[in-house]
Amino acid sequence: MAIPKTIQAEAGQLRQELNEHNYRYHVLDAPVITDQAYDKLFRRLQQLEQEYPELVSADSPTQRVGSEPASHFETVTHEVAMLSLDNAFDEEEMIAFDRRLRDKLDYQGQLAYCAEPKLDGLAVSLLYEGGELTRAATRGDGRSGENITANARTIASIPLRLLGEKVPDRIELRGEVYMEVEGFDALNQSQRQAGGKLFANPRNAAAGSLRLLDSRITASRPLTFCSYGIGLIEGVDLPPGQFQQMMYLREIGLPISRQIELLDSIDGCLDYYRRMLQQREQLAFDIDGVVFKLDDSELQRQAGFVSRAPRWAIAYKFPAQEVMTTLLDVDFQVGRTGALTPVARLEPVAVGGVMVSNATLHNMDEIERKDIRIGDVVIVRRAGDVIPEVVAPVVQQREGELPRPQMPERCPVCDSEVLQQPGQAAYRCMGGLVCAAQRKEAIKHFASRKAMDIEGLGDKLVEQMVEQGLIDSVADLYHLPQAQVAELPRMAEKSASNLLEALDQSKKTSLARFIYALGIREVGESTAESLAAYFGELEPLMDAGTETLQKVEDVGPVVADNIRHFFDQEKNRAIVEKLIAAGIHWPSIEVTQQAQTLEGKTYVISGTLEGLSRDQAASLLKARGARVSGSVSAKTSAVISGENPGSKVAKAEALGVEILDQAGFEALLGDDR
Ligand code: 9MJ
Repeated sequence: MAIPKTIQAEAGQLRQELNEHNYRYHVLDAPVITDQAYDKLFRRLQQLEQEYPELVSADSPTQRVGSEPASHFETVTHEVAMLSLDNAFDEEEMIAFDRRLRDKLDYQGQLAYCAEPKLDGLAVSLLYEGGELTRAATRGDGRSGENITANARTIASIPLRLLGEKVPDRIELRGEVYMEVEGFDALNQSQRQAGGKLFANPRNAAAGSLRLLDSRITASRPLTFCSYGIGLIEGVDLPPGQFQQMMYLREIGLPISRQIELLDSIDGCLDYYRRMLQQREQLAFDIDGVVFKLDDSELQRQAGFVSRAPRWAIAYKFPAQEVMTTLLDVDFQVGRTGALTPVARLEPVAVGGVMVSNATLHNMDEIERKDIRIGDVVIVRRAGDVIPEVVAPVVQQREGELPRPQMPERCPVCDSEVLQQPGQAAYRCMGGLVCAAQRKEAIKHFASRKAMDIEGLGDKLVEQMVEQGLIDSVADLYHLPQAQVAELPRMAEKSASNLLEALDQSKKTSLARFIYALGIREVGESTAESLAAYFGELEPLMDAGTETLQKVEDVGPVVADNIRHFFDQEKNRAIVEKLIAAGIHWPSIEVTQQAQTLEGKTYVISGTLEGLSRDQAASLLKARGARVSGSVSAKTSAVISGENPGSKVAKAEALGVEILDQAGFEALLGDDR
């Protein structure tokens, strides 16, 4: 069937527009249309191509969905060998690198370098012929790699066709395929849900995804590409410097690093390194250092190569965020609420620039899922300020049968029973305040900055005071004998009197801080604030029933039970009274108790409301005295219906129960929100 001219023209136009929007999105970081508008153009092209299959071309933006699985990857010989990079690990090595280059080139002045972050992914080469992507290959051993064209075509940031006036006849370029951290987390989340294998880090996830024989799966993986070099070019004269060459790549539609900079000297390089080290945690992707390339192409040529690496480039590595070490043992730490957390005792190792000998193992489920054994070589990760964690065991290095960590039956601190509560992952020590660990944690929490903010009362000091029997609970804090405090290790007259002064100062606080400081399970800062705002005073909170408590924003049945349970304990009431008697006080506040405008009414919520979770919507109703139910009956006052409501709305219709949309719901709440 002949394709009408107008259809051909429309398809051509759509393809060009879509390619330009891709370019604006992936390369320029400056999209000019919304995702929805893009999808609309995309679907129109898909529709035309479906009606007229002859319209489909290899460079059509619709052709990124992957194809039938291959049986193996063909081997590809790179036209120009793909190099590796020498490494530097400190400033001295960087300065030596620059000096060697200047000596070799017999160069007097300062050398200029092109700098970019070193992406932690997989090196690939892309071949474009006549502007069209014709081949993609992994680096392999540098001489030859695997033909991964079908997979590369599914990566949205790899253009299928180059753009603009200066497209070369042939170009073979190099770059990195990697995965951003957000995409990696989402991938692992869906792998976890599907019971699939988890990837240890974004690099492994990128490598695994790029080397799949089924490119349809690759298409579903959040891979990204960034160019960093040119292997071969025909039909265009390149500008004479690395930085300008990268700008040229961007001009013809290829993504390059957003952090690329041209620096005028080695000092500029050292400064760039420090800046990137600072920014590292804010970037959307993992980097393991920065790469510096001598900018001048002619000087690059003169400098030449040593074995497989250019003399004119270097990777200045960051301290590793992931290292391997041996898991010596697993201990269990008891938290404020009695929860036992497994902690890895490690052969000390430097990670991210500091020595680490302990790391979290999260919980028993995580240990089991990752199959971590005592004695394993494990990967430990420490990123930024986050607590170091054990990522995975290196199973290949396991020799023989190694023991699995076991949850102890009795608390390692107080020997009370350890139980797993039904429906909860955590195991808890049942000792309560008998348990010194729980007492210590409760006091640390009470003293912490966001609670009573007692300056100078650090974790170590709390531990000493509990161990020496100086304090049993937070109530004892305000009756500390100065002389005994002064006798504690590393304390003296002055520091003891400072501490007592700080304790005195802390007595002037706010009701919200005080409620938070009590350490009621699942009552965080924001819930404490809501409770303070609702009750205004301590006594009504202490005596409130669970129904009343649930009228407070963010308080559901579980938290209400926790609060009720806390104040039902005589011990806790005595502690609170003793604290108040010691002089803790706060300015009284105006209560934001809602007028009970919906007293006696019952509502059912169905579907999703804009800008509100279902729990939040329920809290708002309950705060006004209403009941919120899960099922519709003739007694239901109204059903609140959001987007995609379920069968409840149909049932309401059948029963003649009123149905409110989002606007109706908002009107019901009134404008005092
Ligand atoms: C990475 N991984 O980001 C090079 N690289 O240059 C950058 N790798 C490289 N350049 C020559 N930015 C060989 C490897």
